[in-house]
Amino acid sequence: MQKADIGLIGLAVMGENLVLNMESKGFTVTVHNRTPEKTQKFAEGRAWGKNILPTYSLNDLAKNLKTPRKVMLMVKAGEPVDIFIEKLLEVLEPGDIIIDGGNSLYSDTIRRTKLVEEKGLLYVGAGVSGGEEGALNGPSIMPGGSGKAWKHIQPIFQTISAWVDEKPCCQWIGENGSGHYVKMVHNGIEYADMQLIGETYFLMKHLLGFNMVEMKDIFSDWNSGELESYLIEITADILSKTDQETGKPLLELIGDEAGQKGTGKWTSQESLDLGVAAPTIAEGVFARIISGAKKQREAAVEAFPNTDAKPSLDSKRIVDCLHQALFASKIIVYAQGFDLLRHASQQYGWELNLGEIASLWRGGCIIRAQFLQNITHAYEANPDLENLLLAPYFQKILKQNEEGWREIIALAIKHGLPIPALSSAISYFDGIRQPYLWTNLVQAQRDYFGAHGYGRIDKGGRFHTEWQKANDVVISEEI
Ligand code: NBP
Repeated sequence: MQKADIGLIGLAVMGENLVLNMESKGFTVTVHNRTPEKTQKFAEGRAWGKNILPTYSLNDLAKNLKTPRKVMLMVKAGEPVDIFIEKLLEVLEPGDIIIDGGNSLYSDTIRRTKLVEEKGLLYVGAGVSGGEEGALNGPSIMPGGSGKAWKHIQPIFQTISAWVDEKPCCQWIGENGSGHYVKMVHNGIEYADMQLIGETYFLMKHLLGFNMVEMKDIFSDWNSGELESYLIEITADILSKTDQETGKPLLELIGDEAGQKGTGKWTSQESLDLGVAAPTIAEGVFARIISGAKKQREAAVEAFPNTDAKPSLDSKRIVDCLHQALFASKIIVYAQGFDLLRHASQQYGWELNLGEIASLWRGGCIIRAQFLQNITHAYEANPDLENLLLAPYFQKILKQNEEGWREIIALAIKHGLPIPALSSAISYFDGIRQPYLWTNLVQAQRDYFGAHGYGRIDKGGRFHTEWQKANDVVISEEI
């Protein structure tokens, strides 16, 4: 019997499509799933007549594979991954490779890499982005873990990934959990990007009273310019979809409570842990949380009803301002995400290549966008760039878009329309460019009630003041 090039466990949306992608590129794949009926259904359905070998035990899966064996897990993140690793360690041999392609938490991947390497096998945590369609036709893949595994998996992964400008959207990221970390930040950026587009649509609807067709035309138009991206493209598609049953625009019938699976929350938690400001990404998460607080929202709608006064600005100007605000805010989100990656690279010793990471996201993944090549260029020109905003190209873009960005934010706030991500992005921008912040007062307050001490701008050292001393006597001392 022909031996398989790779095994894949987990025949849900992602797993099935990745298997079909691999097979279509000439690889033989052996497959397995916890629930055997799903393996059978796949074998008799989409996999029928293809070089796909179904198995109903992990022993058989291992027997089917060329050595070193490569087994990819596409199962629900968390305990299922640990369960399968434990079982695979019983049937695999030293030198074999276990790959986790799910959305695992990077710290789990660090732990699992250590565990698997201690048994003499190799481990890879690979972020895979692109959803169902990407898995089938070419995802963006971010593998990290045991470096020795790369040469074995590279031919398969780079063949099945998306390609842009004749380059694969899959490169080795670095050690242990780095691949899953980069995928986590990708998802954090995705949360914020979706939130920004959502707010822009919301402002179009409420400030301009545009119908779905008018809004669809604007997003389609934007998709042929600087904002060209998968998320803008699908937004135009969504706006043009009619519900078969009622004949109404489908979007009008969709409930507004947003779900989440955790990667945006992890990115925000990680930014707090590393002390990196990524407030716009966090706003993407908080906005979904607020959307789900239906009871509170219903009570507040009654307590504080919104007036729906239309602004006096002409609609062409508002659309221009919205474009400027969306583009500028998007740059801020990427600046926050890449700042987090830069700090994580130092903290965990990963030596991440930030320019290359931006190029991996140019195809196959959900946040794919034309402007990512400018991020690659920025880091190629200066790998030690402190913040993406400081790259000459992004300085220029922010200056060009600043006026409309401010105008739309002022308008939205005046009209009581929520814009958590757009306003957080401009606050980040304004905060980072202030020469002297209000935090001198915060430091004074901390010293007043907690004797935490403060630095001075006119001399070196650390000082504490006894703020309530009689006769205004101030005692400053180096502490
Ligand atoms: P799911 O995340 O829905 O997982 C389904 C698979 O996990 C099935 O094979 C299922 O087996 C298996 N599984 C579950 Br659920 N509980 C298990 C357990 N206790 N023990 C063993 N196996 C278990 O599938 P998916 O949406 O295809 O995603 C797969 C991975 O890829 C996830 O980590 C996901 O976060 C990630 N991802 C998803 C997308 C996407 O767009 N969906 C995109 C990128 C990454 P069963 O058939 O026996 O129930």
